[in-house]
Amino acid sequence: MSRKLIVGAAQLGPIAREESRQSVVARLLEMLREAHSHKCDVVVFPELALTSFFPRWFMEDQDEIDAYFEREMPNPATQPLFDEAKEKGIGFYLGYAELSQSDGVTHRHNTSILIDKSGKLAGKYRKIHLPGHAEYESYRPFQHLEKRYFEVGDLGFPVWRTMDGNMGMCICNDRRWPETYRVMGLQDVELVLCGYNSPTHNPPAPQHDHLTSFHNHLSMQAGAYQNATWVVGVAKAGCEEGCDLLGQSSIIAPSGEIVAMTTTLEDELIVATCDLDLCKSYKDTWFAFEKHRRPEHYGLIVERTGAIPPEGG
Ligand code: CDV
Repeated sequence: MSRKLIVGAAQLGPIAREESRQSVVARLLEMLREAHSHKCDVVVFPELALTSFFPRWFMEDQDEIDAYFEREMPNPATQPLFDEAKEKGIGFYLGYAELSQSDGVTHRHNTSILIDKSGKLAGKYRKIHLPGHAEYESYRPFQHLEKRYFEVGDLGFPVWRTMDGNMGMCICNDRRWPETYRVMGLQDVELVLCGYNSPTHNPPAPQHDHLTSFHNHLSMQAGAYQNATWVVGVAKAGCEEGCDLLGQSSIIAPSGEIVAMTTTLEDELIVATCDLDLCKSYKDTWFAFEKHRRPEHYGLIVERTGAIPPEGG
């Protein structure tokens, strides 16, 4: 049986601070319909895809902050997306700010969900590598307050067996970390889905700004090749409320090659046929972990929570 999945990467252009959820969902629906015309099985939308990237603003009023969060998913604003995707038989990845309650405590996470082709929730991921800072920093032309508004994700990096493949998710800054891919690679991942909002200017290290695009692709291409997996990275792009965001959303093969990339900074869909069996030719040869990987010789016992030096070390 063919394990070729037609994947759409649905890049978003800027979302204005005042733009309503309904208006954004109408944009997502337009790309979903275009994806359907290309026979897509699954569509990937960006990180925090329902609002402007609000961590760029310092806010103290909790009601103002919470207005950017979703208390349930789907909700009345997003229901049309869920309904139409189900009706068309398309799975999707959606990033949003999640407000949840457990044992009477409120939690806020930068979250993504994977909905399968029948409209069922296949997986949920909460961002682990939260970049930025928690307090106002006056030297910055814009803030990056993810550490203020979100808790670190508590769901790990699981891999879900869904839509005929092994699927994993991560969000934006996660894609720069080798362990993101490796934890999923050790679970035999075949398709990693990632949405991002990446400013082209990084105030703490402007000397790296000219490498923004290179580092974006370097991380994802290396993650794909070294773990024998497809990677789909999808931007919110363009000049959003005065902040320039990187585009270059890409679909990357297990060879590390980019097979499709956006060319604008606007709403733009790219499509590629991802043969999940291509992963096997790398997983069975160069990266046959059981034959060649030797963690017991690395000089460290690496656990999910960090590195423990060997006894006497
Ligand atoms: N949304 C992000 O996680 N953005 C970071 C920025 C702060 C550099 C990124 O890694 O792209």
